[in-house]
Amino acid sequence: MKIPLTIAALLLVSLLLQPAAGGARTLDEDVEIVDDGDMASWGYGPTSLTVTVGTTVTWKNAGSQAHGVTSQDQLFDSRLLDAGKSWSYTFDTPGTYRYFCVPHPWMKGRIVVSAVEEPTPSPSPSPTASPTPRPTSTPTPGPTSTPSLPIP
Ligand SMILES: [Cu+2]
Repeated sequence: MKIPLTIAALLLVSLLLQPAAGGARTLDEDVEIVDDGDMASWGYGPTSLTVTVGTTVTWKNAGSQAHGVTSQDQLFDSRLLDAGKSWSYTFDTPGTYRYFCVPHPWMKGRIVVSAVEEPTPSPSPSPTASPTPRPTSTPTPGPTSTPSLPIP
């Protein structure tokens, strides 16, 4: 069966558009605290965030009320953040961290901290050999031949 060229081209393009595995990671993530509309829909966006160890998560209160970020295990507590205020916390230990908003306890979120895979050792730079200077050879003058004049 012959695949039409256009389909083959589309397949190729979709393959090329695949996200590269193990791409660059950022060490900073943001979570927005929102309180639009119905109180029941207030919460954190994203509700669940997966980060790697060492990531600093910044919560920004994008709502109009004062909200907080309080660990259910009392590991961290932002206290009340007024509208527009931000608070950051760096996660140094793998695990799942659940948190909520003290004045609105139905507002819940979760940070999942995963361990960083062993970094691949970067190749140590090979010692650069200093170039040995070439011996400068003084050009040996070629034998100067005295032109032999024809003897009359
Ligand atoms: Cu709240």
